[in-house]
Order: sequence, then structure tokens, then C-alpha cells
Amino acid sequence: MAKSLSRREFIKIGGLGLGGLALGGGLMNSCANMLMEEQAVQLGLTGAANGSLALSPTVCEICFWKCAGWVHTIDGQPWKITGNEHDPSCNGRLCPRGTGGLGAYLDADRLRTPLIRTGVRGKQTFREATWDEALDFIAIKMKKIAEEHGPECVALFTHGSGGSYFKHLLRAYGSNNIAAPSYAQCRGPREEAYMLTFGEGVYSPERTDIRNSKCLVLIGSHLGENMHNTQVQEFADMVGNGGTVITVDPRYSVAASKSKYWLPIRPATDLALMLAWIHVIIEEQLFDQEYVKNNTYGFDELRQSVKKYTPEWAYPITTIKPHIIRETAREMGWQKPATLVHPGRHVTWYGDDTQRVRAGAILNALLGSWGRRGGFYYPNKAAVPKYKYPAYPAAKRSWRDAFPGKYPLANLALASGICDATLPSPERDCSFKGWLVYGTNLLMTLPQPKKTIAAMQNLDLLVAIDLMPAEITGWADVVLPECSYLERYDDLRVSPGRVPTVALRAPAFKTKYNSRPGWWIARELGLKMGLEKYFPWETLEDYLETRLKGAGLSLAELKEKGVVELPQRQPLYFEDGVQPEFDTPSGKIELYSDVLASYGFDPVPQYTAHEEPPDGYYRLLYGRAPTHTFGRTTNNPILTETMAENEVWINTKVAELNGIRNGEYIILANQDGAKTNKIKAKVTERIRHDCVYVVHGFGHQDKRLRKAFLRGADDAQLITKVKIDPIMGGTGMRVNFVTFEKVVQAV
Ligand SMILES: Nc1nc2c(c(=O)[nH]1)N[C@H]1C(S)=C(S)[C@@H](COP(=O)(O)OP(=O)(O)OC[C@H]3O[C@@H](n4cnc5c(=O)[nH]c(N)nc54)[C@H](O)[C@@H]3O)O[C@H]1N2
Ligand SMILES: Nc1nc2c(c(=O)[nH]1)N[C@H]1C(S)=C(S)[C@@H](COP(=O)(O)OP(=O)(O)OC[C@H]3O[C@@H](n4cnc5c(=O)[nH]c(N)nc54)[C@H](O)[C@@H]3O)O[C@H]1N2
Ligand code: SF4
Ligand SMILES: [Mo]
Repeated sequence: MAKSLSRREFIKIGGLGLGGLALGGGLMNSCANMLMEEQAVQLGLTGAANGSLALSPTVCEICFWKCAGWVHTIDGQPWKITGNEHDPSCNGRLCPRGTGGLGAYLDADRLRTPLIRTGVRGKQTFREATWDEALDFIAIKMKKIAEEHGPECVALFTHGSGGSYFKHLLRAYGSNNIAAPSYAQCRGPREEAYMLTFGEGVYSPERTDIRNSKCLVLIGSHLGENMHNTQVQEFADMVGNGGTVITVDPRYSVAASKSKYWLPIRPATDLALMLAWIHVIIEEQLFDQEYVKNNTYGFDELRQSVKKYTPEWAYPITTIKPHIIRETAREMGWQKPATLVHPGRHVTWYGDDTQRVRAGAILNALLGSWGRRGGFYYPNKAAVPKYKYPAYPAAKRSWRDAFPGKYPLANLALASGICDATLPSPERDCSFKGWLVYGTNLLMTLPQPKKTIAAMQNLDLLVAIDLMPAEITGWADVVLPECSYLERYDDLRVSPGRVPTVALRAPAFKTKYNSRPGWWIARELGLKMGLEKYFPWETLEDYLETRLKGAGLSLAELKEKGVVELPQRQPLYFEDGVQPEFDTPSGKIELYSDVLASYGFDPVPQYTAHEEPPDGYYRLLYGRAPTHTFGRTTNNPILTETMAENEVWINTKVAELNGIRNGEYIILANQDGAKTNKIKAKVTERIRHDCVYVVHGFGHQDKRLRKAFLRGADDAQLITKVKIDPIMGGTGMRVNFVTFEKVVQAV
């Protein structure tokens, strides 16, 4: 370790990256790598004379943008991680979190060996076990559940690349109940809204052509705090090129600070604003008439339906003045079709989220931005054949059977739904007896954590596969330590983008402690369960080689290049003279949806009011900080130095009214009496008076996370109420209201 950069040096760099963010258009820490080089020279770290430098390709796992990078080592010791210059997902620059990715490897609090619970569930008493013991324990329990209840009674919750092996394992075992919180707690409503409108989803990374956009409308999307790499780079470029930004946010976000218009909307009323925009764009004929005529279905119904939604109608609801609604609608019209109404990503807000996002999709359709430069491009994905396995056994039941007639347009399993269906209820049989939880900290991630605990208490088997002793691992029967992404191979990254690429993650370091890569864990478990025909490969290198061969590539090439570009498969934009086709029932962009109508939902979005906070209470809003990813980095020894705890943003007048001083620790209590740890008040004009804001991912409750334990507050503890989207089952979580309590000092 003597020759690697010290933590302090890393932090300075992270801090500088952030300075760039606050100061202007330079939103990325492009200077960070240069500075690292400089410091490396000072430390005598450069050149083979001082040690042998090596590079190995990686794909970042600190968030799900999946930037490709290089891990630099000196004499096998960690030095730094930089972006891969040939990767269109990062353009050679990682965000500050990715740069701090070494912290995931270095964290001394990592899980070190398999653990088997010894006392009652939740009491956190475990004994260390060998891999053999731990996997035998799981295999025996899973076989028993399959015999007694059927394999469908085991569900997988997963988030992150290694989840793919466990999906495969579960399907081979006979269950299709695979859920990710990134659907019903994140972007599910967006995918369904765009599917209904355009016949395709937005996908990840988003197909947004921000780089070429002339007018960008951000409705709650807090780019710059939401640090999804190339989106932020393109946003900075677009601002630098003089593009118009319209930001709708009750909080003066980083994005708002780069905007021509900041619309500090009353939370929960965005749909009213969007309907008024549609009204103006239609009435003032600001829409793309030819595009709408050729490509859309239901324009007249839409026009009739939004007649009533005038800016004057929207004003008292949203608090946005009518002339501002008109002016911003005209800006959008002038720049069309290079006007991009950003579809958002985390969109599970108020329970009518599919309809709200659909209103944005309709705006994009009217402005003709779908399939056009500066709007949404048509993504290209590399043609890399899947590994050929024998067919999976047919699953007899699915999570859907627990919800007859509900959430008809959910295309993926609901993490929250599986949790509900694990609780005994007179309405349904208790369907789930076993949970495998890979890389998702359900107690922070799902709303209503008490319900999650009650559900877990009904299980015959709970396995957590994690890097860290996150809260979920404290409830598990068996805890399996995965090694960090820097110590393992993973499946190829074949993400959609402007150009089709394949990227490789290879191990840069030997596996630390008694941890193992996900692929190894899933395979060993499969072998113990008699599923060897589904694991014909022995190492992931064999598996990768087979897949790459199918695309005319090799592992050696990927190891050398990290990222390989393959031929383009479709044009990015609609071509002149070619009539586009849409995978919707009408074959057109559906402004009016017969599918929604057939299920009894509004075929064009209609406004319904949401509950407002009672007196003395404020709506709880939450979001991201540039140097953290949820709770997965809040114990990272490098990233915690940039931000160690969260604060609660409180409007200056509200703070005065409640006698709260800036920097004072307070406790947040919600409408149901749920309370947080103490959290620092940030008294600011940058937020409306009717809401407060916290960054999600802090306030860890597990003391094994020594840096994160009780640092700041966890918003999930206050999300005791949800409003469920009837269309697809997403859990609207911004429907909770909080008040403040003083921290009583111990005498
Ligand atoms: N209250 C509230 N809830 C939310 C949100 C919110 O803002 N507020 N956001 C929602 C959104 S948008 C999303 S996408 C979801 C995200 O939810 P999750 O993806 O579940 O996010 P985390 O809570 O960070 O959980 C990540 C877990 O993965 C573990 N981990 C990290 N690296 C590895 C690894 O390499 N291998 C393994 N096996 N485990 C690893 C971490 O230790 C941690 O336990 O949460 C949703 N839920
Ligand atoms: N640094 C960092 N970046 C990340 C992540 C991370 O953990 N860390 N996570 C990634 C993931 S998985 C996701 S899904 C995205 C999430 O990021 P986004 O999709 O951009 O954000 P949201 O969570 O929808 O929204 C947060 C913003 O919405 C505002 N807001 C709250 N309520 C309302 C409202 O009623 N109306 C309007 N108009 N605005 C409102 C908040 O003030 C805040 O600015 O970020 C991604 N990027
Ligand atoms: S955006 Fe940042 S954290 Fe996310 S994958 Fe890229 S470098 Fe890693
Ligand atoms: Mo998300």
C-alpha cells in the first residue's frame, strides 16, 4: 500500500471535482485525473522504475450507468480508476463516485466470510461459516420449499450486474419471480408510459439526445445532482452552447441554477402544468403539424380533453403564473423538434405517475421530438448472442396470481408486490416462502420498512448476497459476501446507446477475505441443487469467451481494449421519406390510448388533486447528492470524506416559524409518528415553504457500517404511506408529511 495514493489525496481530488460542479458548466471532474497524475509524480509513483504499472478494464458498479474504465495498479496495489476514452457512456471521464470506486474495494467494514444466523431473525447473531456449509444450508432449504410449496415460492430481489447469475439460477430452479426496485420504486411508470405512447421504452442509459437539444425541460430530473455520467456531460455542453433549460422543481436544484426558467412548482401538481402546456401548444398551434398528422393517433380527442386545462386553471394549483406557462410553452414550440421534455428516471412520486409521465410523452409527440435530433434517438445495441442453455422449467405460478385484476400494465414483477404477497392476508394465499436478495438493501429501498420486516418474519429462507453488512443482511438466515466489482469478472456490458458497444469488467485485484464473485456463488449453489446442466461453463472466462466468439470477438481483445464498438444496426433518427412505424395497437404514436381505456383508465391524462400537508407539516421530498449513490456509498471511505451525512433542507421562513437554526440537529417525525435519527437543518431560500428535502441513502442503522452508522437520516423510515399506481403498481413515495422535533440534549 505504501505506493498507492493516500485517502486524503483522493479526497482533495473528489472535492475539486465537486467544485467544478458548483461553479459552472464544467460538471465533471475532468481535471481530477490530471491532478492525480501530478500528485503521482510528486509521490514518485510514475514510471516502471518505481514499480510496475498495470491497467485492467472495468465497468463501474457504483451506479447503474455502467461506465467503462481502467483500474491502474502499481505493483498490484490500487492507484486510481479512470474512464475508458473509447466508451461512449463516459467519454473517458468518470463521475466523482466512479473515481472513488476504489473505496468499495478498500472498505474495512466489508463482509468477510459467509455467515449463518444463530439466534432469532433480526437479532443479528451469526456464526462464521465455510462456503460449503452456507451453500448446503441454502440448497437444502430451497429444495424443501420446492417440494412443499413449489419453486415459485422463492423470489429474487436484485439490483446490479451480478444479479444476472441469480436470475439464471432461479429460473433453472423453476421460479420467474424476479423483481428489481428499479421498476416499481423507480422508472417503471416511465417505461410503461412511453411503451403506451410510442410502443417503446426509454431504457437505460436513456435515449435522450441532450447533446443536440436546443430546449431541455427538466421536470424534477435533477441532473448535476443525479450524476448519470454522459447525461450530465451532455447537459453541460448543451448549456455551454446556449441551449434553453426549463426546470420545474420545488427546490432550486443544480439544474435550476443553469436554467433560463426555474418554475418552483407546488409539489404533486406537475400534471396540471403539463396539461396546461399541452393546451397552449395545441391552441397556439405550436406543435409540429406535419409530424402529428403523419404519426399520431387521437389528436382530436386530446385537443378536446385539454380544452379546460388553461394556464389560468393551472395557476392556483401549481402556483406558476399563466404568462410563465405560456412563455415556456412558446420556448418549447420555437425550438421543436429539438425540444426534449426529459422523461425523468425516478418517477414513482404520487401514484398517478404513469399518467404524469405520459403527459410528458405526449408533449414530446406534439413537438415531434421522438426519433428526431435533439429529442429521442433510436438506440443501438451490440449483437452479442446469449449463452445457450437448456430450456428452463415452466413456472406454474407468478407474482401476478397474488394480485388478480390489479396493475394490468405492469410488465415486470413488483418488488413491493412480492413483499406484500409474503404477508399472510385473507385476500390471497401467502405465496412467498424464500427470498434471495442480491445487491439491494430492501430496508432502505422499499417503502414501509416495517412491512418489509413483517414480511421477512414469514419466510422460511432469507439469503442476502452483498458486499457490505447492509441492514438487509442483519435479517438474513444466510449472508454471502460477494467480492467488490474490482475483484471479479462479470457478464459483458451490452447497453443500448448511440453506437453499439461491448465492454468488459475483469478483476484488477485478487479476491479479498473469504468473499467470492456472484457468478461463482450462483454456480456453486446450482451444482449443489442438482442444476449442473444449467452451468456447463466452469469459470466466467469460459462463459465470456463463448459469448464473445458469437460476436466475432475474443476475451483477449476485450482485456486489451476494455470497450469494443460494433457496427451500427439502425439509424438514430427518422429518415426523410420513410414512414416510421410504432409498436402500438394503432401503429401510431398514441395520444389517446385505447389500451388504457379498455382497463378503465383515462385514455388521455386527466388531472386529479393530491392530498396536501396538514398544518404544521411539510411534504417530504428526497433525491441524490453528486458524490453518493443511495446507501451503497455512504460507508465508502473515500466518498464519505466528501459528504459524511445528509441535511434536511428547510425554507428560511419555515425554520423561523419553528425556531430552527441553520446547522442545528433536529428529528423528523411523519404523520404516522415515524421518526428519524437526528439530522442537521439546512436553512435555505432554495426550497419552497410547503416541503422539505433530504438526500436518500444516509442514516444507516447497522452498526457494522462504522462510517455510516446513524450519520444523518434515512428518508425510507418516513415513507410509511404510499400511493400505488393502479396502472403498473409503482409505489408513489412523496405522499408523506413531516414535522420537526428538537433534539433533547442529554444532561
Ligand atoms: N426512500 C427511498 N427509497 C428509494 C429511493 C429513494 O430515493 N428514497 N430511490 C429508489 C430508486 S430510484 C432506486 S433505483 C432504488 C435503489 O435501490 P438499491 O439498488 O437497493 O440501492 P441501495 O439501497 O444502495 O442497495 C444497494 C445494496 O447493494 C450492495 N452492493 C453494493 N455493491 C455490491 C456488489 O458489488 N455486490 C453485491 N452483491 N452487493 C453490492 C450495497 O451494500 C447495498 O446493500 O431505491 C428506490 N427506493
Ligand atoms: N449522484 C447520484 N446520481 C444518481 C443516483 C444516485 O444515487 N446518486 N441514482 C440514479 C438513479 S437510480 C435515479 S432513478 C436517478 C434519480 O434522479 P432523477 O430522476 O433526476 O430524480 P428524482 O428522484 O425523480 O427527483 C429528485 C428531484 O425532484 C424534485 N422534486 C420532488 N418533488 C417534486 C415534484 O412534485 N415536482 C417536481 N417537478 N419536482 C419534484 C426534488 O426537489 C429533486 O430535485 O438518479 C440517478 N443518478
Ligand atoms: S456515472 Fe459515475 S458512479 Fe455511475 S457508473 Fe459512471 S462513473 Fe460509475
Ligand atoms: Mo433509480
